[in-house]
Amino acid sequence: MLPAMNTTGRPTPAGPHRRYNPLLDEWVLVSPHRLARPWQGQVEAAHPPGLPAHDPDCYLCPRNRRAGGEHNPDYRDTFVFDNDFPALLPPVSGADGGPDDLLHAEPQSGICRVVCFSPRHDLTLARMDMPGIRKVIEAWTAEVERFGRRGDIGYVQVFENKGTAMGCSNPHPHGQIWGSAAVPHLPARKMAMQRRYFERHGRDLLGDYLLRELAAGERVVCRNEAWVVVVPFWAVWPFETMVVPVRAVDSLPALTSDEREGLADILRRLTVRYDNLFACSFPYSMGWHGRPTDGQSYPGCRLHAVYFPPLLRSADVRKFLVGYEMTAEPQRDLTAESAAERLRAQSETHYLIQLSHHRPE
Ligand code: H2U
Repeated sequence: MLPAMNTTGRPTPAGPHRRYNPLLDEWVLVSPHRLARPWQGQVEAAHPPGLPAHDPDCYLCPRNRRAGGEHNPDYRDTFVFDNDFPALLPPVSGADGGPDDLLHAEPQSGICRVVCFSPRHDLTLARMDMPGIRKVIEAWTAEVERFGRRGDIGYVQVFENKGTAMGCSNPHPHGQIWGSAAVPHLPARKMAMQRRYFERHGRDLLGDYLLRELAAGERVVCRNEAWVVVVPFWAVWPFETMVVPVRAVDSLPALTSDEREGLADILRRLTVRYDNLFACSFPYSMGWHGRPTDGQSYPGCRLHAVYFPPLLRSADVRKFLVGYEMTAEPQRDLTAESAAERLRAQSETHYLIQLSHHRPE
């Protein structure tokens, strides 16, 4: 087999090889020859039955009572509220353990919010219209701005956990926002790596990476004037993607109105492709990484979103990060290039809409 050329002009080995993630300073083992192995392991539950537009038992639907006792308003687009079971709490004064090289703990305070994307229980971002998705982007942005103004929140993590395969507790379309006093270690490492690259090269890491991906094209899934979706060269999850702005912008609030509109377009197109891939409501965890809100300078930081979907070969067979991956380093079979090719080949019309057009009268 001839080695494939990657964007560096250097060959990417055709057999087992490791790829470096310059954002996280981590490696992934790629074993393309292994995809043909048999699977007798776990199959995910069958697709959930059709959902009602309003579920009287859902704690996120309009007008319903939440687990904490409060009633949701009769909201019409997005609805954001304080998580009734927050993982982070406002600061309490108390003794900080002091330095200890072995048993080291420090306080972490913060605030957790829940964002309902739509009053419709049966929708997902992939099936929402552009104005609806735009409202979600505006809600994310407003929350990041609001957290940033407080002064006691150093970092805001916007994320969505979708599907039972990812441990999501409710099918009602929603995401979460956790603001914490200290910057969590994954975004902190990304900031450090981007700073290091900027200090060495005088340009931002993701901007340079984007130029390489656009020149090569083989890992680009879709794009518009303001955004590019790629399966990163170093992707760990089978159909992992990264959504990167074309302009060097460091946070959601720094996006222009046109860029937010472009983002609604690109998120719709990406999530529709995901659903179409295995004709299912595609599970994933996604999140935004942007400049921390701690007032420090973060040279070379470029905003981006990451999507980590667990599905591997069908709607029922998922990838587990176990064994070698828990003890040595992550490993994947499907190459990033093949994953991008398969996502590129998908229609941008949702399969449920295609089905409804083909249904006999
Ligand atoms: P997940 O599905 O990603 O777990 O998000 C749902 C969140 O909603 C979860 O963090 C919160 C849970 O604490 N929640 C409320 O705040 N109120 C409720 O009535 C139930 C769930």
